[in-house]
Amino acid sequence: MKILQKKFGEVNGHPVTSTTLINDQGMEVASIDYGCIITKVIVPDKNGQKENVVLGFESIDEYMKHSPYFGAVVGRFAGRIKGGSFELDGQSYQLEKNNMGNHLHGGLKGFDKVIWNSQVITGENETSIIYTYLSRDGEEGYPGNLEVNVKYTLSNTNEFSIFYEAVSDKKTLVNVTNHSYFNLSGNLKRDILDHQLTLKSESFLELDEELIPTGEILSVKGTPFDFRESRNIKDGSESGHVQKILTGKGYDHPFLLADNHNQEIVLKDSESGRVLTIETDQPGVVLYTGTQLSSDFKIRGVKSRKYLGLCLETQGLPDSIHHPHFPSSILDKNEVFRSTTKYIFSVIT
Ligand code: G6D
Repeated sequence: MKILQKKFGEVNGHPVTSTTLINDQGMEVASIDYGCIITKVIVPDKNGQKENVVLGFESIDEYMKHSPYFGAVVGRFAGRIKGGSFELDGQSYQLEKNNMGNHLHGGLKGFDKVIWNSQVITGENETSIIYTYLSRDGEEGYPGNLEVNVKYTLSNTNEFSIFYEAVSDKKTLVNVTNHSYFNLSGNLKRDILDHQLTLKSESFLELDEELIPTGEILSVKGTPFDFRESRNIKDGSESGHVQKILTGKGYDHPFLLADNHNQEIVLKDSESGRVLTIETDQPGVVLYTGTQLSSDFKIRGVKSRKYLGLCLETQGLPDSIHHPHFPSSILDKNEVFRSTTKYIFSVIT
């Protein structure tokens, strides 16, 4: 196992460090202190060709100018909160309204846009970097001083895991995720429409025109949202389903996950042979197929475009504070939030 570190750039005069975790198989995961952004994940294809499988940039400026959360840890609350307002114990709170009059992904300066402290830990069979941040009481309108730890660990068996931990001195909301855009073709050779997805979910959330959950939980049966058996992303994107039209023919929906987390999410690219298996203890996952990616910038020389990458944002459910029948994202005072998501990379020959 190896760890490489170098200066990646500066944000408002503050240096930003890039850390690359490398295992004995040659898999690499690079991340930076700014937003805990994962900038590269290098894994082999079926012929052993090692290529990058996430959307990311080589400079801080590009992230600040163009990035729709590429690789970032998103929080305090991932997803949307209607009107950006909520009540806790009779106290009303107003968050930043940064998306169509609603709150999205922690606001104007969420976890993706702050500099985290970091420390590295090397081991014989795994190596880690731990990012820490103190989100002050009132930051983006949230109550409570929230201490957050995010631990990235790479093992010698090509398993990358993210462990999240948070504790607050006041009751607050916490729903954190990682917003990496995956593209298993390698170095963005193709888009993700021919990727095959298996998602062991029986139901998904109906969205309104502002992409806010209506509260209705819909069955996937007989719809383009049924990924219980492996299917191409393209199948769904050509569907006329009203919920697909709403999201520009792509996917941008939260799915409810079952309690059995064993190999519940599997993404495959037949041409490269790469397989990504995701296992999480979170109750939901948002499948977002990069439907809103604009084409006015390049990503390591490849013109950005719709469907160039897809996100599988394991998390609680968006707008859960307004839907008591959803799993709760309320964190009590001094209660410890803990969650783990594993990304296991392999190949099919
Ligand atoms: C759009 O609706 C989508 C979100 O789900 C996504 O996270 C964001 O773009 C990057 O707002």
